[in-house]
Amino acid sequence: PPTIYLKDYTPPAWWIDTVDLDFVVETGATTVTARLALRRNPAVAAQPLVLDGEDLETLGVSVDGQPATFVATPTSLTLTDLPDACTLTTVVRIDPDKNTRLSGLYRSKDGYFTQCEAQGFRRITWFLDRPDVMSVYTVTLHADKEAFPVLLANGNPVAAGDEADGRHWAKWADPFRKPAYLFAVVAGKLDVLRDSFRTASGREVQLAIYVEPGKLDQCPHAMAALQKSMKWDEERFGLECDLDHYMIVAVGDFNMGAMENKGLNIFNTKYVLARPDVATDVDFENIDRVVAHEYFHNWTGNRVTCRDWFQLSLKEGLTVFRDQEFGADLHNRQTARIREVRGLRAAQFPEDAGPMAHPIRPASFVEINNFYTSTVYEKGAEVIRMIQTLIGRDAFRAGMDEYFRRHDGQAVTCEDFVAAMAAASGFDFTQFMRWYNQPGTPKVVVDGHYDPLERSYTLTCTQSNPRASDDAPALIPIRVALFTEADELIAGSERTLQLTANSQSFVFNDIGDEPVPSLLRDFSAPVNLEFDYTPEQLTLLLAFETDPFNAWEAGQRLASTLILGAAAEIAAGRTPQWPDSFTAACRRLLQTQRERGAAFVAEALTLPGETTLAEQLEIVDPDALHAARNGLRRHLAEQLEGEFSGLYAALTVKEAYAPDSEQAGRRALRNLCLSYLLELDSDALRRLAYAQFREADNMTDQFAALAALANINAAVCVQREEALAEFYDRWKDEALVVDKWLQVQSTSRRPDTLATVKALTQHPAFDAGNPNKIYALIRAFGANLVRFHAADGSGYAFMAERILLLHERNPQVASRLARSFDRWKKFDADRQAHARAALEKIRAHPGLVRDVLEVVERALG
Ligand code: HT7
Ligand code: ZN
Repeated sequence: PPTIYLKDYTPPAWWIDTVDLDFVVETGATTVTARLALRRNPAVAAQPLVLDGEDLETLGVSVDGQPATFVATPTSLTLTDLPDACTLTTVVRIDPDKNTRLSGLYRSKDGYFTQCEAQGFRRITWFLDRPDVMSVYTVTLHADKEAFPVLLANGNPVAAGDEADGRHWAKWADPFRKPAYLFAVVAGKLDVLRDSFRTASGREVQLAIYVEPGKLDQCPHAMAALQKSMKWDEERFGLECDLDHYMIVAVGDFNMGAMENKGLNIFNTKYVLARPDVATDVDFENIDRVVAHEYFHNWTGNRVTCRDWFQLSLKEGLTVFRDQEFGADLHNRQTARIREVRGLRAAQFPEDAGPMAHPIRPASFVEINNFYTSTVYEKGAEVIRMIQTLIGRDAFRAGMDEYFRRHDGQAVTCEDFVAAMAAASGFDFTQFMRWYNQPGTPKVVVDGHYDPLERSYTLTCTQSNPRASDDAPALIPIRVALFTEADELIAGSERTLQLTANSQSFVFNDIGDEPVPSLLRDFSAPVNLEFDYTPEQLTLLLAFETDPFNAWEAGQRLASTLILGAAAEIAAGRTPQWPDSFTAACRRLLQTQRERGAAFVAEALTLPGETTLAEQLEIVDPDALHAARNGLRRHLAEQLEGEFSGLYAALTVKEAYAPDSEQAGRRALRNLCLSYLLELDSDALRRLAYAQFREADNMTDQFAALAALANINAAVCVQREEALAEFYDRWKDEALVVDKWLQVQSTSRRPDTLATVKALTQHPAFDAGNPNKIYALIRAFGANLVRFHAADGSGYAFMAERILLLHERNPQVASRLARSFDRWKKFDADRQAHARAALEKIRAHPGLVRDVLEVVERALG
């Protein structure tokens, strides 16, 4: 398949000013008539009109009402000798009932839905399916009235009526110009929750959330999240909703999380539906974030969109940054930042070190769907955050204002965004642009030197990035503060260093004694920072650093060193020893949970994940790493059993359930105590977990107990078996809860996990066409480091088999499964041989879809 390059971008030869679409939805086929008002782009040399299409059956093509001559291939429709302006009418037949890719128009249980980003609109009609072609749309839908009473499209309802044979129609008009990827229609049988929002300038926006019949009681949280997002964007960025109608439609079959179609968002049910008994605290918070994310796209993505798909991070990095800030304001800023970095290290750092590494603005791709990545989204958000750190919050806000002043209604590039920031702040971003163009996580090695005679302290920072194409330095903002050995922050020592050279020294004057530096506070840049800390210094920072992120970071450094050391001991056949100082530091954390906050303490006592730890090793022995991490957990459980039991009892939430950060923090710490206690695996503790499972009045506590039991590795554990069986029995009709049931088994530590996963693929709970089920059972197994990377290669063979079963049915989801192999070269020779065999088997498969081929070729590369 061809590679597409950013450097080859050329503007479109034609504009499409207006689009009038007519959908006749019938069982077995939908007929789409499109009337496009075409105009040559005078800025480009005259060229034929070449429209994109995929899986379309063409029934007619006419120009200005006359049948036209055209040349069609399966993916293009070419018309030559057109007048400079004309109306092109095409009629196509599509078959959404057979569209298993979930791109374009497709069938799900309750009706027909669309997904057009990135290139799904071409699966609906012939079009210039590129984001720099923006048009005004009107849409008419016709369908059976009883089966599909709800007919929706972007914009405002214009007219509706009945037709013969029990059918009806509805017409919608969207006043805003938009690229085709933001187009959406829905025809379904759905319930609706309605509300409204009054904007700062006094306009009333009608809000509606459409869901599967019977699920209205799971919508209020999403509605409240939408209203809070609208208010927050007015207050923080002065951005008001421009629409009269803002609709969210939830669908159970969806490849990703949600989609920001103009005025008609389509969401995975996972990010809409919530009720305390079926959704966890984390689910509630994710809904807040995703609802906000899609709403924020209305300005960052829709009003100002991307010139081409290489600029994806222009809208995604910026919008993730905005939803992170919203989440931090709504919940708990400290733990939000910790979780962001934990996620970045678990997913983006490995991506940036592996075969799919790419800059936040890739220079080329084979399949754009493969580039909706943690790098474009999460690292992209870190890059935006660095801009704010460098110029300050007020200048950042002025830069946003300038961006909209310059580019409202346009399709633009990342340079345009940064230029607006530069204009508003006067900051020179020339060197900073490297973040957009280079892959890899920079390493920054810091050395501290204290000169008692000069009373000065010098930090020397040296950066490197072996994944970059050259040795030129990046501009890295490093927030620092200095602490005395007596645990006090040295007044005036808080600074943001700008590392601009490969190696650079920064001097702090008037420092009385050798200080302890706290580096990269609040994670001010997405880098790996090394400093030769002593355990005592880290223990001090964990206890006294006033920046909660870096306090947490100190604990993670301590734990990583211990676990990696223990893994080496275990691999060499020795028993690891654990220092008392770490246990004492953990005890102090538990004792100070009131002052430091339960949510923070829960984060601080969560050991770094195996995937994150693995990145710090040349060659990973997953069994030794797993044994080491669990060994430390067990050691802490043994040493701190009294504290864990005491807090478990003390932290019971007595008020009625609310998914607020205070209660959620207490539940998180209490459930962490339970999970540590279960490392001791006594019958009494099994009964304690089972009792929590049975008695919980909310999913957070019920699921935490189930997860702790699911890890128990005993041939017989009645409580485990019963909890799993009861959970399924109780929740089998709640699809999202069934996903949890699948995932808790696919992520279990138990050695028989692969056998369980295989058996579950045959269970009625599994649906091999539903992305949520595939992610919960198969992809989650691929992230289970110790079980997926089993020494006999069984995990790899299983994954290869599932990818080949899925690739034609749903290329995007199959390709996401293929990413499980990304880090195969970090394992020993035997494992590598098994992984290579699995990858080669996939690559050799006749007719392999290009989505998977790109990932597998890069992995084998
Ligand atoms: N902008 C949305 C991306 C998206 C998507 C992309 C490819 C295939 C399916 C998809 N569904 C949604 C999501 C977002 O970032 O808001
Ligand atoms: Zn987005």
